[in-house]
Amino acid sequence: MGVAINEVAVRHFRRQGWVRVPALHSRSQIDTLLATMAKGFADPPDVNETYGAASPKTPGDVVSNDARDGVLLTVRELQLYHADVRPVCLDPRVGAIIRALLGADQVRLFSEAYLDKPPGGPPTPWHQDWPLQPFDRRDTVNCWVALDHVAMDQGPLQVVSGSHRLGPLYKPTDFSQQPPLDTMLSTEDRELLWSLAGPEDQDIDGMPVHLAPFEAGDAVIFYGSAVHGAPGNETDRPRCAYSRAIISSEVRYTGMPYLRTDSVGLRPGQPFDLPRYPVFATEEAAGARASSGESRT
Ligand SMILES: O=C(O)CCC(=O)C(=O)O
Repeated sequence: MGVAINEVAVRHFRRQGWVRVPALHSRSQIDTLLATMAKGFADPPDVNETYGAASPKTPGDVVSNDARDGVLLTVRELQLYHADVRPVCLDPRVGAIIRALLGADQVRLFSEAYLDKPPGGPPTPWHQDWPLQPFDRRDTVNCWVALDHVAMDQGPLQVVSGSHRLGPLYKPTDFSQQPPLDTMLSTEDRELLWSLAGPEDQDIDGMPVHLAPFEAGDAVIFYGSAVHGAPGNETDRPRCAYSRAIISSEVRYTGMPYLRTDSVGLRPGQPFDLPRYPVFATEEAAGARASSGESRT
C-alpha cells in the first residue's frame, strides 16, 4: 500500500500542528495492541529494568506520576518485551506517514504508552511533551491511536491548533502542580493560534481546539511541541489508547535529565541509534524481508 497521506494533510499538519488519520490501524492490529496492553497491565515491566535507574537529580514528569493522579493508568515500552506486537508498533505504513509529515528520510520509534483513562478519570491537563524530552530539534510527533470507540464524554484526546508554533511553554513535571495554561499564554499567543485555526476548531479555554470522537484504529498525529490534553472520562467504560513518540533519525540527544534516557547509554550529541529505538522500515524493505522469509516489521 502507498503512502496514505496527501499534500493537503501534510500542509494541515505543518500549519495546525496535528492531523487526523482515520483507520490508521486495522481491527487485527487493534486486537494485538489490546491483548498486549492486557498482558502489560497483568505483569507490568519493572521501570528500572526498562530504562535503567534514573539519575537521582532527574525531576519526575507527568508521565511517571499519572497513575497517582488518577488521570491515566499506563504501561510502557511493551514492544521491548512482547515480540508479537512489534510488527504493529513498527507498521511501515505508519512510518511512511510520519516521514511524509516531518519531511524526514527515516524515523525511529522513541517510546510507547498504553493508556487507560479509567471511568471517572479526571481531565488530562493541557501540556506539551517536548519540554520533557531530551531532543535537540522539533522533528518529533506523538501518534495517539484510539483502541476502542471513544465518545465525546469519554475523554477523546484534544489538541490546540497552531500551538506547536509557541515554543516550549512549561516543563510538565507534575499534573497536580501544573499552572493553568491561561496564565502562560499572552494575547499575542492567542492571536497567533486563532490565525492558524481551522473551521472545525472549537473555542475551549479561549483557544482553537480540535476535539472529536474516535473509532477504534483512528489516530491523531501531532508535533511533540503541540499543546494537548483530554476531557475527563464521564462514562463507566475505560478509555483505552496507544500513544507512540516517533522521531526523525536526525534528532540528537541533548543530555537533558529524563527518566527514560538517563541510563540507556547515549552521549549528548549522539543520534538515538540504539536497538531500543528501532527505525521504521520502508514498505519496500519490509515487503522484501517478508518475501525472503524474515519477520515483517
Ligand atoms: O490520553 C491522554 O489523555 C493523554 C495522552 C498524552 O498526553 C500523551 O500521549 O502524551
